[in-house]
Amino acid sequence: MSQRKITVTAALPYANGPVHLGHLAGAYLPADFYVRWRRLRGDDVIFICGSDEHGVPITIRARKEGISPQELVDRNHALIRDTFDRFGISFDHYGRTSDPLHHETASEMFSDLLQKGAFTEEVTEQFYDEEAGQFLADRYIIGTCPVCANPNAYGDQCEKCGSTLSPQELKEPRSALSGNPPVLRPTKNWYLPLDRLQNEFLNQYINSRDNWKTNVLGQCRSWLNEGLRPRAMTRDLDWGVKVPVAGEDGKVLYVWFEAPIGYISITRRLKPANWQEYWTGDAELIHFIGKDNIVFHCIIFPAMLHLYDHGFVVPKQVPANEFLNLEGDKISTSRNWAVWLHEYMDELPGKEDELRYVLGSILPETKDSEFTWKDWQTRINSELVGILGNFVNRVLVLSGKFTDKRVPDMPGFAPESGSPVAEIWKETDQAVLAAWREMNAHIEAFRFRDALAAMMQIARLGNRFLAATEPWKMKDDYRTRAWVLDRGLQICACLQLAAEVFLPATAARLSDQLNYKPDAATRKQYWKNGLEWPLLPAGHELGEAGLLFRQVEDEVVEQQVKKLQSMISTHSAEMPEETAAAFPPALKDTIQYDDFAKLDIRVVKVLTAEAVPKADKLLKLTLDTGMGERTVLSGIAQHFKPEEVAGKTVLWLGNLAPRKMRGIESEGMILMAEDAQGRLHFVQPAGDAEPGSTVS
Ligand code: B3M
Ligand code: ZN
Repeated sequence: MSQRKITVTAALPYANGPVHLGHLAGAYLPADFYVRWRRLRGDDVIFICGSDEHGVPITIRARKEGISPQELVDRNHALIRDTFDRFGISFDHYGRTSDPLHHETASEMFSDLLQKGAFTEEVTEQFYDEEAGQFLADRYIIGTCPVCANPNAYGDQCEKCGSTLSPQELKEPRSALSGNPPVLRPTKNWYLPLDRLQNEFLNQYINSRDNWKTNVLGQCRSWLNEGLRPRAMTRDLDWGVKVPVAGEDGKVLYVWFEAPIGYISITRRLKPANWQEYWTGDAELIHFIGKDNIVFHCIIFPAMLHLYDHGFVVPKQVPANEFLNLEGDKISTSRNWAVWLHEYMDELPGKEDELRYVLGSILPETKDSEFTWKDWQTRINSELVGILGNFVNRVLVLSGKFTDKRVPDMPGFAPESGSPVAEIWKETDQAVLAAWREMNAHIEAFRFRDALAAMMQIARLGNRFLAATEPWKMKDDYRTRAWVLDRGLQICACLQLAAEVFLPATAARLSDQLNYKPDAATRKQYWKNGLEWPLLPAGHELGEAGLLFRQVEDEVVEQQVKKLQSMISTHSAEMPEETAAAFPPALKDTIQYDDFAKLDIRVVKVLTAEAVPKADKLLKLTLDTGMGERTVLSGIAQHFKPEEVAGKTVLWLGNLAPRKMRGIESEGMILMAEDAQGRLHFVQPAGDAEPGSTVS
């Protein structure tokens, strides 16, 4: 009989922007721990992910940047894929929903369901922009909030008072595309009858999930208690998977209908010959997601698979996490209150495992948790450096000194039973084996924080063992000293095995330092049946000792906190906004002339403009200010090529406090005008004003 297949998925990230630490802590990091562990146990597991490239946020973002949705998703797909790769998230395949194979898979499933009569058809009145010639998604309708009178509320939500709205509730609605008042037009869409499916399938399905996490079950039950309603599975939109029905142009599949099918289409890409085996029979399906995706994975997708009725398995586990907060506040991409993973890796190269460890230790598994840079530093310095790194280094350095860089070979030797050394080892031995078993059990139950703590506990036990036996003081008793170091080395090897789940780069370094390369059968044995000493055979030659981790200095923390605080107030062109701004925006609060008089705005000429390496939004400009040259970093790289900027006479805010980005000091800022489409325009004096001319 062939081995049971395991399909592990992590939520498909929206390709409307890069990923941040909240995404990692929500889904990708725990999923990666879990998958690495199952691989080590010899399971036949695949790890599936990819970019979610459809949906309204993507069209809005693309419009704002003045590029096509395809250009936007191409750029973000490459960035997200490469970032995950550099961070060591070990997907077996990272696909994308713009893949024709995905379109085909999603269309097939929709057509099949349609043919079975699984959908209901409904005609409803939706807002339509006659000038733009298209129906308007809720986000594309702007009007006055019925609750707080904010003139720029969206059709689904007022960002000022937080009310959830429907477009019909807005007063004086207008289209974000043309600015015109939209008209209501009838349109047909297909609905998934979740109300019917609740009784037919979902109540029973959810109620039998007794080993699901309480946060997940809680959310599912509250959806069911409220009573499910039919939900539209198609939209009047032109970006997405076309509705496969003749004569129904201008309609696409609802992004939450087709995106989960992405898990299937990406499996097809990975395993063209036998992908079905990972989705049918006794296959296990496990979805790692954040809490905002629970209803889609636990209710809608299982309902779809149930109706589809092609023998597909439904999710066995959905170990969803809660949210990660950042420095005392919610992570917000529109306010740029986030730590972006690609920036972390550019700025802190070689510290991937440090981030894996810290995030792994604070995963929001049962409730929201918080990342702070100070805590990041503390955990690195006191745990990774102070406990794990310190233990391994001490054992290896002492072995270099006292055991000829080898695992001692002393057949038959053991310290006298009942002696302090023998007793201390007895306790340590039991505690290490117990910690290993617990670590294993925690991973199996999706408790990765506890599992990581158990790994650190093994290093702590090793340290205590050394401190209690003090082998460096055993001058005359060189055999007992060697025996103690042998035990220390075995614990190091055990840490190497554990690090393969959580800290892949560290595991590789440990493997080199110990010269320990266990084969697949050995690993499988230890992970399935428990450890068995010795891991390193007598006489085994060790590698070179080295530092596993380095102390993080206070300046690094200060820099990161400062950056976070400065980014939040930076030029709007540098901020990823996922919503179309209302246009024109309302006037800001009134200021006095004195406030204005503080601004020193000058005419300058751009002498040179160049791209800034690894900063896809920034151009570095040198300016002739009439009083010498100045350097400015401007967040306009996605709007202009360097050669379009050089030579321009523009306006410059000269007395803005300098700010360092990417190691370059930016002196002041160039003024730009932003239009309804989010395009930028230079603000230029008419005629030929000299550089240095003042503006007031
Ligand atoms: N793209 C939403 C999100 O990133 C969505 C997940 C799709 S999983 C099929 O939160
Ligand atoms: Zn409001």
